[in-house]
Amino acid sequence: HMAQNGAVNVEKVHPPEEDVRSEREMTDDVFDESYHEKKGPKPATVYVWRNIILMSLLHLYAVYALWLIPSTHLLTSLWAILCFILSGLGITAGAHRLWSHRSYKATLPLRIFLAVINSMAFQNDIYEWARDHRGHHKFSETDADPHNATRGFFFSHVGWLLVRKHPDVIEKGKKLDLSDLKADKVVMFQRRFYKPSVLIMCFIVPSVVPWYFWGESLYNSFFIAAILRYTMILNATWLVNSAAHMYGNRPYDRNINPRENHLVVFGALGEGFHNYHHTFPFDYSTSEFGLKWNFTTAFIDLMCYLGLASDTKRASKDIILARKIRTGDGSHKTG
Ligand code: ST9
Ligand code: ZN
Ligand code: ZN
Repeated sequence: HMAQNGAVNVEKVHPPEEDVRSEREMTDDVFDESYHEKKGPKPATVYVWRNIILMSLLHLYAVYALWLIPSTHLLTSLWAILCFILSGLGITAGAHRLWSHRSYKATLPLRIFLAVINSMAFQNDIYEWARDHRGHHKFSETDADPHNATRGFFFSHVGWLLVRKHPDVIEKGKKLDLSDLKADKVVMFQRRFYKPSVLIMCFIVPSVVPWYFWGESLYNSFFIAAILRYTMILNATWLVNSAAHMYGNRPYDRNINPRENHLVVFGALGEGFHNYHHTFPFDYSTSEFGLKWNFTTAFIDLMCYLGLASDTKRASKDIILARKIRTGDGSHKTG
């Protein structure tokens, strides 16, 4: 966004030419070069002990749950995997690609389904998740990024959920355009009934199904399909914020930290092509390679085929190639 004379336009950092979303759609996930961190000492870190204790207990119980697996019904483990995939899609296809980035459109029945499985993932309600996530892209790796990866692996992984937010996260976050989320009745309904929806979808349903249908003990199914599965989906998601901001190539933009991390791609249902994703946040596939290793893209394509989704946005091959040549690290062959 350099003007003719080389001055940076700070009025409005509008989406680059590459963005295929129209002006009317949300574009507040585009990196804002006009924001600068405040000078002077950083505010002190304030621990939230309640979160530290609960997160520690959750992880201890998840380790304990591993010991129960050999003595449970095989179907219970398969059910836990299904719950992992469903709650994962509630994050990737729902909170992330639909609600944070508006990279495709979804009909009411699909939005309801995505909101229900989003509650199964228990990662804050969709509104809060998408607000924090737009801030993460717009102010990436600064004080206003909720999980600023320059504060280290642990902070961007889980530490940010255990301390008070940096004041700039809230100050800049309040200025984000969230009008599309406020106008979405499904998002606001899920926000209003978030606690009961989590109780039902994240804990009760995963525990009761194995008990009712194949006589598993409630104790076992609670530990495996609720506690262990929830802990795994949290860590799979958090690895995008930690590992995929530290380890991997940068074929699209060598000037930013997010990277292409193939281990994360696998665990996170296609969400580890993170250098690509920060470069082209509007792309519904979060990857140059479409369906390849991308379970979430396959799911969205299936929804389009069923008539439940439409308007999938993609970056064109030409634009991707031009961008690789201009700012890539050379790890992809371009010539
Ligand atoms: C969880 C979320 O795990 C994980 C998100 C990961 C994102 C990943 C992204 C990667 C890409 C996608 C890949 C997906 C891959 C998936 C793979 C699946 C297979 N803007 O929050 P408070 C306001 S959650 C504007 O209390 P504190 C707020 O509205 C896990 N405003 O801040 C409020 O105002 P008011 C479970 C903001 O006190 C006020 O500020 N959940 C913003 O600093 C205070 O808000 C937890 O563990 C903003 N950005 O506390 C709960 N933020 O009073 C964790 C805040 O007017 N959260 N505001 O309403 C908490 O306990 C607290 O938020 C805190 C901070 C302690 C962390
Ligand atoms: Zn994103
Ligand atoms: Zn990121």
